Amino acid sequence: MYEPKPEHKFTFGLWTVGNIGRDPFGEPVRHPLSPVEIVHLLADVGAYGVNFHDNDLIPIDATPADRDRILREFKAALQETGLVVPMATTNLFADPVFKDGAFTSNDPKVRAYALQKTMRAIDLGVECGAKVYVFWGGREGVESDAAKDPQEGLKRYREVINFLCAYVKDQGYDLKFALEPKPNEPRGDIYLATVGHALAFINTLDHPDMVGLNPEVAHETMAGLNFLHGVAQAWDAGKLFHIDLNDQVIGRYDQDFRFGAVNLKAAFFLVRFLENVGYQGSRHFDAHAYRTEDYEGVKTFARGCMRTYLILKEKARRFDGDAEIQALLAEITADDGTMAPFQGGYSRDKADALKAHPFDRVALGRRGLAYERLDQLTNELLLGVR
Ligand code: GCO
Ligand code: MN
Ligand code: MN
Ligand code: MN
Repeated sequence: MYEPKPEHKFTFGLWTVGNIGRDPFGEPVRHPLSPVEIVHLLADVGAYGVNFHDNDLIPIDATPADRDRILREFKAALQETGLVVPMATTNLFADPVFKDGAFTSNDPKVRAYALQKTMRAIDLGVECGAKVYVFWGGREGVESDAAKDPQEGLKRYREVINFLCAYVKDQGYDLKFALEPKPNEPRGDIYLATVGHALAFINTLDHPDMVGLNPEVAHETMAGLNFLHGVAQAWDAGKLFHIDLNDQVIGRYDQDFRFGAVNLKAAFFLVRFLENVGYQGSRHFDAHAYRTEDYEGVKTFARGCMRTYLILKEKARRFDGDAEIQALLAEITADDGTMAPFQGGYSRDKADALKAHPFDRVALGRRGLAYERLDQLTNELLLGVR
């Protein structure tokens, strides 16, 4: 039980289990693994897929001969292990050239270089089988609003996404884009800070149908928001193309903890939502092991992400089958049908009838809703005593 299988669509980035534990205060604590080694590590723990930034696979200064060899070896490892590459993305943040952003840099040469790098990275991703292409604008923003007009930043972003949508169509690629919002870090402030910002932005694009979201637990949490609500809104808009699962304490630095490490109850309601609505995309763990770990610890971390997801999926099944919980929910949402004439779309008769209807406001307001009981039952279910 709780063994990861391909149908669970659990994926990790090369940069996640390959994270060497460098932080702003300290040197790496783990030696780097090659992409081939990472593929084997992921196969070992039972993952379904592996995602990458262009430069996780091919170093930014690789020669064409290096590129061919690395790609050949990587593809052979995929073949050998059965792992797939459902998603790819561009590193538009590590190199000094991107210190003021990529698509939104003030320097038109940097913007053009970023566009060139992204087209090449899209080619690479598609060659490896990617169907989703992520845009995380880590450096797209400012430390000081004196430096850049935020509306100008958005216009530059829009122009590039429009260009790249047209590029993908022109190449005949079967590829969708997923924007990944984040409020800050590494920039002081990043454009398209939350799921809500990104959803609104998509509607201003030339090909909104091609562009959706890649929401991340940690990012909405850093913004102090309820991640599930953002995910639900993205789903409702038909825009949940991908998801980055990890965990994060509100108000702290960008922690990228193991899925479920901080807020198990939030993780539970998230898993329940994804499973119940029938989300078909990757369950991507964009997280990394604590800096205290060696590669055994990294495997424990990766297995932990998947195992917690599967345990919570089982808990969701129990929640939905728990007679007492379901009876409470039925009571809370009970409908005696008397409001039916006022529900649904507008008509003038309906509006007139509703305006004339006498309500017992005081009685309605007096009703207790038993949410305390419901939440306690949820806790007890999660704690394993029911
Ligand atoms: C972060 C981001 C990144 C992106 C990755 C893929 O906080 O660093 O979550 O890990 O997800 O660049 O686009
Ligand atoms: Mn992140
Ligand atoms: Mn991060
Ligand atoms: Mn992410």
